[in-house]
Amino acid sequence: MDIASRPSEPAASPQLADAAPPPQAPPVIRREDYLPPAWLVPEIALDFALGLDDTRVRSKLAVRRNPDGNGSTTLRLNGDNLTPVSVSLDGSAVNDWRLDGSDLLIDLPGEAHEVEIETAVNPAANSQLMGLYASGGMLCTQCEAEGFRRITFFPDRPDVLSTFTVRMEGDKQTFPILLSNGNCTDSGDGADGTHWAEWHDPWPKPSYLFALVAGDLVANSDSFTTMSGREVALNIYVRPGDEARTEHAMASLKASMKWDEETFGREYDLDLFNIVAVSDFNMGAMENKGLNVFNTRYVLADPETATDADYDGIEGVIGHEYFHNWSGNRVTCRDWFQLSLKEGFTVLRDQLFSADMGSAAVKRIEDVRILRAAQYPEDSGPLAHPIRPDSYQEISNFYTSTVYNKGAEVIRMMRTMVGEERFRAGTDLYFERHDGEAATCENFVKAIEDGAEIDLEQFRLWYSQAGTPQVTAKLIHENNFATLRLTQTVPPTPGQPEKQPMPIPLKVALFERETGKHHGEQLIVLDKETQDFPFKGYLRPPVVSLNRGFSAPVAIESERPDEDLVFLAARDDDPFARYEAMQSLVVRHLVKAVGGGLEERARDVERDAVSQAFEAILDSDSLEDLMRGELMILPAESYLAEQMLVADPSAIHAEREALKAWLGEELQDDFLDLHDRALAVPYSRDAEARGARKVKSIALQYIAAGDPEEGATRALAQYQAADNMTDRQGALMVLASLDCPEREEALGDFYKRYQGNALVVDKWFSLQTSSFHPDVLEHAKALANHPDFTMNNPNRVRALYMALAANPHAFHAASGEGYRIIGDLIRRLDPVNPQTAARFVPSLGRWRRIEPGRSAMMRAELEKIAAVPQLSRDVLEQVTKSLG
Ligand code: B3K
Ligand code: ZN
Repeated sequence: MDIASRPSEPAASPQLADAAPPPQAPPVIRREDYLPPAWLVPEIALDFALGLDDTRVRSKLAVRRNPDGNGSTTLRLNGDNLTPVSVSLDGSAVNDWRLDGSDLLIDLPGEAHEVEIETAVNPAANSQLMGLYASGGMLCTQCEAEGFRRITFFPDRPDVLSTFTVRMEGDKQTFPILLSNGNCTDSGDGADGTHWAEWHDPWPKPSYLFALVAGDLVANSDSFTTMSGREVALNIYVRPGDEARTEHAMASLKASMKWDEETFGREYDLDLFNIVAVSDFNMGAMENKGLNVFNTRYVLADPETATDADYDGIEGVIGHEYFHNWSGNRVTCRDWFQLSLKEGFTVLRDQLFSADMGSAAVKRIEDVRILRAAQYPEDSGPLAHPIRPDSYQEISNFYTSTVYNKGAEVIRMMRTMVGEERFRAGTDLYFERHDGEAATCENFVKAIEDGAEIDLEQFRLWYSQAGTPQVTAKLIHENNFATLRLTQTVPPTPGQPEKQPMPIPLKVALFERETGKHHGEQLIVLDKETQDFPFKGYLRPPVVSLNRGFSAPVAIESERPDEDLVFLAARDDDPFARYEAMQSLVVRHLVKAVGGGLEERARDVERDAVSQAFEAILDSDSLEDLMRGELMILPAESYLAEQMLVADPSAIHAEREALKAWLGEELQDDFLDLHDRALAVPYSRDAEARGARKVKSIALQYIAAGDPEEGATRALAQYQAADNMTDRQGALMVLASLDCPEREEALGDFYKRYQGNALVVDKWFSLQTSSFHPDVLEHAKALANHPDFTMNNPNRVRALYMALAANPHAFHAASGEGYRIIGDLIRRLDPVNPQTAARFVPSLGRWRRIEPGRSAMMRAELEKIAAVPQLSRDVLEQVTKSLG
């Protein structure tokens, strides 16, 4: 009998709710179909006989019927690409198990049983980097979201929590270090040059948090004493030779542990915390319990090889993974639709941490820049989804900026509405109520509602509605009343044609023109379609500063005159609002210029306004350089494209470059002075020196835009004098876009200098494919044939191709060659690493928002991908939805 269609047979995981699909249509998994597991696995004992190309896994499961399940007698164990070598039940070999697709099913007569299964896997052949795989001679795992099923058969869903005991044995020379979750309970030597170790994790966890690492590694070791006095041993494991580059990661880890105690009252709960850095990794890092696995990119740093941005990235990701120990591990997700429960919350926690470690103002601007560059396009495109999606075909496709970054913004709004203290009462209640559980987003909202004492009924719409709300602001001035009239619309998104108004918390201040002062910031909450907010006591219309601190993730359209924006850019006391005024001024000008709506005279008037605002920023003594640098960055081309219904990428590029050149010429002396001043500041990691490095390379960009020869000379000099990667990369970035002999000289030198250092060679690749050089596509093609290029390393693939896909000048080349390069990459990468391949689809998926000529070519590329037989579920879902 067809097992899957038997009425008594529950889908043990929501992933399996649908019948076998036709080859080109992966089943749709729906949130509303969630069923609790029929069987629980309170304990699992794993025994690994390790080998790079042959690892044997014996898994012993103590299973017991779930009283909250549907009573099915069939145990469904998920598998992916696995063949069982043997299966036994309660100590005796059995043959009456069966496979349903990739899953293994066993009928169980009683309430509790012991199931033992042996599987064999080949880590060296695992190019997907999911499950157990080999990376540079070591073995490591990645199990989130559904990688554990590639190691052994198991109910691979986050609401099945088990206590793990792990034994592993392998060749002592190949695998001198043997690690898993929790604590090492025993170890010893075996026969024939082998050794073994046993690990036990006392905290029950879902299978996605399992980890194993075996290889030739050395540790930077330290310790941390927790607030209750627990001494925790800390180790950061890297390849021999890389130890010296782990100091910043270690400092970041200790700072994270302390910060989480102080800010959220969360204490670490094991005696050991291990981090391992691996060079082949699909994403940034993974929060496995007690054994975080990291992309080397987020561990290794020294001034010679890492930029200031790399240092910040390490601090943020180390914090993020550490914070997951509570928001993710101690309280995990019921199902993958709840991903934002752990990811949105943990992103907010890492944002707050980084803000506390450095400049809060700059960090907030960076957060918003990321949201606008990555999430806004998601929200306005064919792949738009709410932060708690309703359905998916491949869960890996939902590790998105929407779930992560918008998820963080949604939780931040709750915090803004109730204030820090009440928010903390809410999160305390959440952790207390759900510790040890697999929870839902609803559980989180309810805990904040109860703990912080706020009604979040309408606010829940932020979890279910996709799309970036558009808020229109109008100031009406009568007698001595200034009335702010706000209107919101939430645009339709795929599957959600109608939307309801949501509560939008907006921080606002009204400046008097005469004094340049305001009477204090207020929080208003727009929760209807249109609402008037009156402010008394303004004889003249005030200058409105709205959405201060980016209190809500919305797009604001207002009719404020340019002079108001110049006013705010020069003197708003909210740093984000100041940045925003500057951005709005430039965006407004460029959108008009791109649309051809500007006569020459009007263009000059507008450019003067921009220049005036720039001058105020360059001259201001009260600004720190880190902030000055932020204010000098022009809005990204992708963000400009977002402002238009249908965008012409060449026109956007040309106008943005023209403005840069104009500012470079107009304010040349200021930029030269700034560059000279910054060059004189010696290297250190303090805020002043980091600020100097930031404005140094930005000033250089404007100098080169206004006078390419002067730019090339200065850039080469900066490159050659550099004693750190920030300056060197900043100079090389400028040179990479120029058509001049200095370019070849510096690029050649850079490669020779850092050949063999994978992370720096990645920079060398991406500097060239993110450049504005006229031959950028030729360069990209040549780099694809470079001996250092490989499809098997996601960092290298991203360095070459993600940089290109994110570079509108290259990607949107009028010939369509950029689209062909990315389309071809997706087709070739899919059989190797589908998860990484699928990440490239959204760039082509934007075709509806691009002018017709290019749009047709983008669509054609998607169709070519869709025609490939046996596409992965990952790519197929993204391509089908993008073609829509
Ligand atoms: N939780 C992991 C992400 C896993 C992605 C799997 N495709 C890293 C993080 O967000 O911390
Ligand atoms: Zn995370």
